[in-house]
Amino acid sequence: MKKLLIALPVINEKPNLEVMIPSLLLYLKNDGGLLIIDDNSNDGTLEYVKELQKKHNNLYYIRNPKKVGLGNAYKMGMSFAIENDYEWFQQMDADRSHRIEDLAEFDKVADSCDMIVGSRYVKGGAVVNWPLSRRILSRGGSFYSKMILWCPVNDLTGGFNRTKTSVLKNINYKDIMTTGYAFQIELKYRTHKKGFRIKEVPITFSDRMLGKTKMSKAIILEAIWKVWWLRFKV
Ligand SMILES: Nc1nc2c(ncn2[C@@H]2O[C@H](COP(=O)(O)OP(=O)(O)O)[C@@H](O)[C@H]2O)c(=O)[nH]1
Ligand SMILES: [Mg+2]
Repeated sequence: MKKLLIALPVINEKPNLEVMIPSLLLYLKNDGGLLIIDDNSNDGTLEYVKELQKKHNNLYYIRNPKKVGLGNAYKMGMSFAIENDYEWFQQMDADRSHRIEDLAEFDKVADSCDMIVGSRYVKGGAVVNWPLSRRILSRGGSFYSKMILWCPVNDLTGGFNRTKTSVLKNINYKDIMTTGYAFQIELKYRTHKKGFRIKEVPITFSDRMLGKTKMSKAIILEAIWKVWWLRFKV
């Protein structure tokens, strides 16, 4: 079994990928794989990744002919990790908001849990450069869902997480119904409900310097009302 698959969902993140992919390949050495799940970028991402693939046989690329959304992109990544026999599946934003050096925090606790949540809201965690509106939304959203779901995770909305593929199978990841931020909440809630061991490790999240956010009002609204749906249906 191979150790770790890191999956980066992207839409037009080429300038960020030019920094992230080489550093992630260094971090992984030959012990893991890196998968880019691209919803039809038109900024040269395809050509850039194809060129790098000539040199790195642990770099993989899935291209969707149209936007499938964040949750569906991650489900494709999860299926890939399971089919290719990886032990762990790592989610990470491709816009450099998640730091490669923080992956070491995940490595430290991997022997003692089934899911590792990169957390802005535990001791040692931090958010930098984010406008007040985004801070309130993120912190408030995590607190709101924690209260409604009684789920003992402080950073429920975060997207920097590592989960055992055996857990993904057990929680029937394909049945996850939500797609945006709520996808991150539902993944953690399902894992908690099944009694798996979740650990939060501190991370520093910083706002993107390049490119544009794909966040929308619809994604926020989904998270607000679907938390109730999760509470009673999952
Ligand atoms: N494949 C795919 N990637 C997405 C989608 N929406 C967001 N992403 C990626 O998910 C990551 C986080 O999205 P971002 O726009 O930075 O959201 P924010 O950090 O909440 O503002 C980035 O790497 C995006 O490129 C989507 O619909 N499909
Ligand atoms: Mg971002």
